[in-house]
This record gives sequence, structure tokens and C-alpha cells, in this order.
Amino acid sequence: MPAHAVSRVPSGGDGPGAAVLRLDGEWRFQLLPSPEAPLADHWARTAVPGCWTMQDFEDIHGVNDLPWYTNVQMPWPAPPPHVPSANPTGVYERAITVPAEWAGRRIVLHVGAAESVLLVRVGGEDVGIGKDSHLASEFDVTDAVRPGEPTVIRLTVVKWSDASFVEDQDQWWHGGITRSVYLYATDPQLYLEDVHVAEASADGSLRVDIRVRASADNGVLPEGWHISGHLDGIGELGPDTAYAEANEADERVSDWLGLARISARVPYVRTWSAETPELYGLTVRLHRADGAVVDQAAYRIGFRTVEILGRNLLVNGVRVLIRGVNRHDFDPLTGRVIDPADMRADLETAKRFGFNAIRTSHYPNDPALLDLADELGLYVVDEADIETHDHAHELADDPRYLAAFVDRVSRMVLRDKNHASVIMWSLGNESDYGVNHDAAAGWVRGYDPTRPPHYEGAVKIDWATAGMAVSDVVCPMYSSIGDIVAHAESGTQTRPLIMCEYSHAMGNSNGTLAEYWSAIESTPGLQGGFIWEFRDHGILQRLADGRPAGPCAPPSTDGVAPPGHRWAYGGDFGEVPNDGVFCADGIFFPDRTPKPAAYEHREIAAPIRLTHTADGHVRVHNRQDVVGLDRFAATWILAAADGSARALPAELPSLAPGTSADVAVPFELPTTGEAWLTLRVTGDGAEICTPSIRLRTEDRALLARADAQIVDTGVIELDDAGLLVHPLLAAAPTLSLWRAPTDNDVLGGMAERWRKWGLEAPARTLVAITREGPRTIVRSEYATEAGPVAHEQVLTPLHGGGVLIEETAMLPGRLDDVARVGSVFETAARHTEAAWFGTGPWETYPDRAMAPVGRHRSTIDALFTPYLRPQESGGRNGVRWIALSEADDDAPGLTIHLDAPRQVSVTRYRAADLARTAHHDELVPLPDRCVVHLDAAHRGLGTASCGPDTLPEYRIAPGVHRWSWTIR
Ligand code: IPT
Repeated sequence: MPAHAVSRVPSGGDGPGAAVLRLDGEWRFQLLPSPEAPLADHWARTAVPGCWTMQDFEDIHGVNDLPWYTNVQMPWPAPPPHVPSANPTGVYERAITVPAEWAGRRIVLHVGAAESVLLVRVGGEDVGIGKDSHLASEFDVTDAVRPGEPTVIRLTVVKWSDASFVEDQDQWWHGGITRSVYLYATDPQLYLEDVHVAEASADGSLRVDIRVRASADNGVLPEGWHISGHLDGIGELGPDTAYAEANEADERVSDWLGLARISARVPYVRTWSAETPELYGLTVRLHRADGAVVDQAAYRIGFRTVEILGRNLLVNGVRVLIRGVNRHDFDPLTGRVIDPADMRADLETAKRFGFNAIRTSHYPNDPALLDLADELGLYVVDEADIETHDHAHELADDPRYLAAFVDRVSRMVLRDKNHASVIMWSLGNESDYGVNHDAAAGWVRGYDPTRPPHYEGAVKIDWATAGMAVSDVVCPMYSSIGDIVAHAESGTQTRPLIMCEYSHAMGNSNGTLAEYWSAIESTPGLQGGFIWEFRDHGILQRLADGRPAGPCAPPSTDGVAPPGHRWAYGGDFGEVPNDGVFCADGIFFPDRTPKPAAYEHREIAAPIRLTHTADGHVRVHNRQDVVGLDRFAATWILAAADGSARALPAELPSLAPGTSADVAVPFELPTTGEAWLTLRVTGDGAEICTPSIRLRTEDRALLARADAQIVDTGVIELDDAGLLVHPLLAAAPTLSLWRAPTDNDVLGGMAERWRKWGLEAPARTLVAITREGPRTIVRSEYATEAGPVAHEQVLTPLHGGGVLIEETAMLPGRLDDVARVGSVFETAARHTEAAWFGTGPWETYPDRAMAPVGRHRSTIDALFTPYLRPQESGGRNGVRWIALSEADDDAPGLTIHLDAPRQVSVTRYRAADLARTAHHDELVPLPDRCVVHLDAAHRGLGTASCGPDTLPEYRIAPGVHRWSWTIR
């Protein structure tokens, strides 16, 4: 049956006497090795909806079909449309009894989604076939079921088909029925076929186009039908026109199409935007001649206007910045079966971290997701289920796939057109560009001129002039800051530039996000983008048998898999070929725990920003597009480098969007020392952002106190190698030039370069030890393939047993762009707590350091971020001092002061151990110590696993590096 908008009340009603029969639950099931294989007499049982790749069921035929991760490559080599002979096929069967009252009615079977080909047999009769793994298929089964008597429904789902070549998205391959199944009944003769809210614009204009279907009963067609509507808060709406078009080609005149239109103008309309998700309930009723309601449909609609004016995408006339994230239908326990509560949690979480837009990468999501986006306020780029990545160069022009392209795009638009949240239609992803796209875009432009089409593949080569027919926006992926700014300043830009993917969140990543945003905010023509992506696709796997843990698994906390489990990535289910850890690239962990980068995004997207004015005031900016600050509460926090902090409730000025006001600094500053002011903003009880500004700087004051404490008579104890021996240390400070490679370091080629240079463990040779008064000078050399690194430590004893350590490293010219230059040492005690003054509380790095500066605390375990594949982790940028202690002991065990704000990490792991380990759960913490890194320089993170590396200013130049610190 043709696709249509999804009514909140299924056609036929949902209340008492509902004409809906839900078929979710337990079904008989057999997983066959191929569609041709014979069924066994014996059946297993499984739950619908469910991915058989994720479920525990009796595997009668021994197929053992588990999740399989590939990115671009198809799992088998044959070209389209050929499929492998091993082709897992799930057969679902269930006997149902349709209520006797349904006799004489029209009965429709709805299958929400099946991966990938669906074959339907009802009552022994083949009813139809459906493709597109992410849209519903509906079948008229009136003639196949006998109400009041049992009928067998068989749904056969074939995993691989010609359609797999257009569903080659970068994600796990699954099999199964992934969305709900139900039957519904309508009047046999007269029903609503579709309702199209063709216009609901910011000026209150409403136009609803309705299609009514009717068929003859004994040659008699229904007559005198009419339509009525209701808009909540406004009232009854009458039709302007209603007429029927008989199917005159058919002499028996067996059916006709009725068309009706309702239009209205809503006075003082409350417009919908991501910041003001105002919805109106719309009900459309179909009446018989006698006035009785024979069918009805209900929607929650929003009034808003999307248009492109020059280089700007406007929503209700306002140029909104798109702070987007790409979201897949993903769940670590159920695969692609997503509970509405989980969808809500996804979207609420996205909003809480400053996102105002979702791209439904790379297929239409469950329709419930769009209901939620309407309700919560998120702009949506709705994307069709087309990705031909491995065969991109062939299929976009292949006439055998023309119908699939047009079908997939048009059926998505038909389904989702009434959602206010949808602001653009995406023709799919990574499928090159060809005439099949032109055909699909032509359909979209004709059917829905109110939303711009979007397609990256068409603009890839040339942003200025390419793909005009199919994309009204320039929506590139992983472009550099330099490239987008150059385009916007080139004079050749004709369309808004909104990156469909950028800032690849794989592992410890999203470096330079702040620089992207300062370019976007300051360059006309740049309007934002969608971070890749929302969640890591780590599937929860039982270690005992290597199978997916499934829905009954114990809960995970803080991003870490529960004991006895791990987050599986490509290859962990034994699948060949696979693309490894490339599926773990979310800004949230598989269990939706935010990664530190999510906080970075939150601060960049902050609705309120602070600046310090030249005359010493605090300027408060409202950075939103539409609304004031009324929904926020806030607290001022003053933090001083001595560790003291004060807090006061803040009264936020009343500010229109895009405006600012100056307020006095709400505190008396301490007489000396560095001081920072943070505004902690909350909304609906949740923390929204924590903008912070420096009120006073202090130059090199951090170590001034140390200088005063030097003892002339103290002794620095060294071992034979000239390494410091000290009761606080289990391993002396040595030079570190390396970090456990991040995913960006690995895929960007840096890790390989560092390996060739031998940076992981360069051999150290003692050159000389000299003693000058209280100072002990140790000169050494570290051998690398790019030449020796000269290293000097000047060690000076301090009162109370502390040591001042002044270091110099001289990197040869060929050692250009190392991971870090700094000290590493191990503590003699297993400290459990940390307190520091610097950025925090979350993990920060030089190019990802949007975090309030102040005094922060954490357990040492919680400092570490459990990235799925262990890598450099747990750092804090801009640290002035850090104290390590035990939970039950107030006296600090060990305190480090640094000469300047530095990158610091304290973990239970050595970098080499992190680098050698494939999964977080395999890490073995050091039982008796902490590993401390203090860096004079630390390379930025960038996003080179897919996209640009960090900027030159975050790379480490050869030459002389100096840093000093005290330990006591
Ligand atoms: C791009 C894909 O669109 C996306 O699905 C994902 O694979 C992402 O990259 C990387 O994780 S395509 C890439 C070739 C730029």
C-alpha cells in the first residue's frame, strides 16, 4: 500500500472499541541458512520486534548469525545485485484471531520495519513483499483473514538482497523485525488514505490536503461524504473543497479518490522552533452522508516557515545556527530495536548537551522519534535509506536502482511530511551523484516545496555550482575550518553551508570544535553542522560465550560495561571482513554516558556567554535565536588559585536573543592571585552550561612560593642512573615524548611516525651530574631515530622535604610534531582522590578545553575516561596545582605546583599498557601507585580519524622546551 503520514490515532481509532490488534510479543521462529532452505517441523520462539542477531533463541538450523560490522566494504565481494548463497532468513509465524466484529471491514497489516526483505503470507496466501529496512510496509489483507477464526501470519525476513547494496551504511548489519507489527481495520468502503499538512506557516496559514479512498459495494459507491477538522485551542475547521474523482477508466467504477482541502488562518499563532516547540493538535474526520464519523486521523502540528534566502537558512525568518548531531537507531542491548523511552532519553540528552538538531543518519528513524523532536524542539534533517557506499560510482546511474531511489525518498517524505521538526529532506548518504538522485529530488520538489532538499554527494566536488538540482544547501562532510571560511569569503557561495558531518567523535577526539564554532559564528554564510555522531556503537557482549548480552543484561554505569561484559566493536563477533573500532565514534558512550567532548559541545553551545569588559564589568550575552533567559536559574562562583571559592545566587538580566547587558562583578576579589568567575546555569533542574571568565591573571606566581622555601643544606638523593630517589615516588620523573595513541593519532598516521622515531621508550643515557649549592643538575640524553633529545633536570630541595624540579628538553629539528614533551613519574602510594586548580571537572586537552577554571575534585579512578579502545585519557588542561590524597585522610598526600597552566594527567595506567590493550575491560590497574604526567606541551587531539588534524598551533615544534614544578 502507498506510504502515508502516521496518525497519532491509527486509522480506525484507538480508543474503546479500537480497531487495532497489536502483534508485538512472542512469535514462532526459525532462522534458516538461506531463503531456499526447508523449514523444520520444530519451531523456536522469539520476541517481535527484535534483531535475531542480538537475541538468544534456539538456533535449530545452527546458523549462528551475529552482528557484523563493516563501514564502506560490503560483507561479500559479488557486485550488485548478487547476494551470497549463505543468506540468513528468519521465518516468523503466529496464529491470530481477528475480532469477529471486524467482519466486513477492510483489514491492513502494518510491519514497522524488517531487515531487509519482508515476505508476507497470511492464511497460506502470499500477500506481498516489502523492502527498505527503515520504513513500514503495509498490506491489505482483507481477503486473507477470516475474522473470528484463527489465521496464520507468516513474515519471512531475508537478510541479504539486491537492496543491501543501497543499505550499505557504516553500522552493524543485523537481521530481524525491528519495529512494531499490528493489524488495523477501517470501513470497507470509505477511509482516509492520507492527510497532508501542506502548509502550516509562521503567519498562521494552514492548508491540509486530504485523500479519501472509497470502493463500491455491490456496484454502489458511497456518496455524500464530507470532511471536518479540529485544531486544539482554535476550534472547528470546515472544508473549503471536497470532491471525488471516479476512476472512470474502469467501466465498473469500482473505486474513486476523494480530495478535500481544509484551510484556515490561525490568529496570533505561536510559532514552532527548536527553542519554542509549540504544537497544536489537529484532528481530521471523515464523515458519511448521515454525519457519522467513519475514520479520523490526528497529528500534532507546528506552525513554522523554512526558507533559504541567499546564503541563509531561515526558520520563521530567523537565521538559526544548526548545532546538530548525527543519530543512528542504536541500542547496545537490542541493536536497532529502540524503545520510545530510549528515543526520548537520546533526544533529551542531546538537548541537554546543547544540540538543537538531529540528522537521522542514514535512514528514516522510528516515526516516534519525530514526534519527540516536534515535542522537545529539535530541527531534523530527515534522511532517506540510501547508501551505496561500496558501489557508489555505479548505482546512482543504474536504471535497475532508479525505482529504489525514488521509492525510498518519496515514501519517507510521504510518511514524515507533517512533522514541524523536519526542516530538510536528505536524499541519503555517500552514494555519489547520478540521475537517480535527480529523479528523487524532482519528486521531492514537486511534492513538498516547503522544505529544501539536502544531499552531500552532489556538492562534494564543487560547493559553488554543483548539485543545484538536488541540494539547496552546501552540506559537506569533514571539511577543514580553512576550507569552509575560504568558501564563505570567496564570493562564489550561493547556498547556506551546513556541514552534514564534522568533528568525528571517535575515541578521545573532537579537538578544535571551539575553533569551528568561532569561525561559524563570525563568518556570514556558515551556519553550523552535525557532529559525527551521537553514540558509540559498542554492543554489550558477554565475555563468557561471546554473544550479545541482550535486553536482560545488568545495567552499565558511567560508560563502562558491567562486570563479565565488554563493549564489542567490529571483529569481536569473529566476523570477517570488519572495520574494527571505527563504529565507536560517538560523543556519548554506548550507554549514553556523555564523553568529555559532549561537555565541550555543551559549553560551546551555551545559551549564555560571559565576557569581561575593558571597564571591569561582566557582559552577559543571550546567545539563543528566539527566546529570553527566563527559563534559567544561575549561580555566580568566584574561584581563586589558592583554592578558595565563593558562591552567590545570580539574577539574570532580561535579554532578547542576540543581545547582552553589563553587570558588576558580584564579588570583592581577594587582594592577590589569579581569580575566575563562573556562572553555573541550570534549567529544569539540570546544569545547562558553566561559562567562565578570568578576572585577574597572575604571572608565574605559582612557583614564587617555592623559591622562598629553598633549603641550602638539603640533599637530593639520586640513584646510579641519576634519577631522583624520593619517598613520595615509586618511579622517578623522566622525560616523556609519547602518549598512548588516540584513534585520531592511529588513523591520522601520527602513531606510526612516533613508532618509527622510537618515542615510546627511548633509551636514556646519563651524561653528567653536577651540584651547585643547593642545586643538583642532571644531564641526560634520550636516543630517538630522529636524533638525540638532550634533557636537563635541576633539582632543588625545599623545606619540608619537597623538591623543585626545573626541566629543559631540546628536541632536534627532525623531531617535529611529537605527542608531548613533559615529565612522567609514578607515586609511591595508591592515592584515591585528586583536587586541582585548572579546567574541569571533565577531561580537557589543549584543543578541547572549554571548561570552567576553578578548584575541582575527583576520585582518581573517575579522572580516567573509559574509551572503548584504551588510549591517551584522563588529562586536564591548564592545571596550576594538583593534590593527591586518600579518601579518609584530609591531609594531602602529595601536591604538585606547576610554573604555568599545564596539561596534567593522573591515572592507574602506564601509556604503554593503554596502547597495548584492545578493550577497556582488559586494562589492569596498577595496584599500588598512580602514573602522573606533567606536560610542558601536549599535542592537540584534532579529528584525524575522519577529517582534519588539529591546527598548527596545537602541534609541538622541535627546539627548546622548559617547564618547572614542585612536588611535596
Ligand atoms: C562518513 C559516513 O557518512 C558516516 O556514515 C561515517 O562512516 C563517517 O564517515 C565516519 O565515521 S563517510 C567518510 C568516507 C567520510
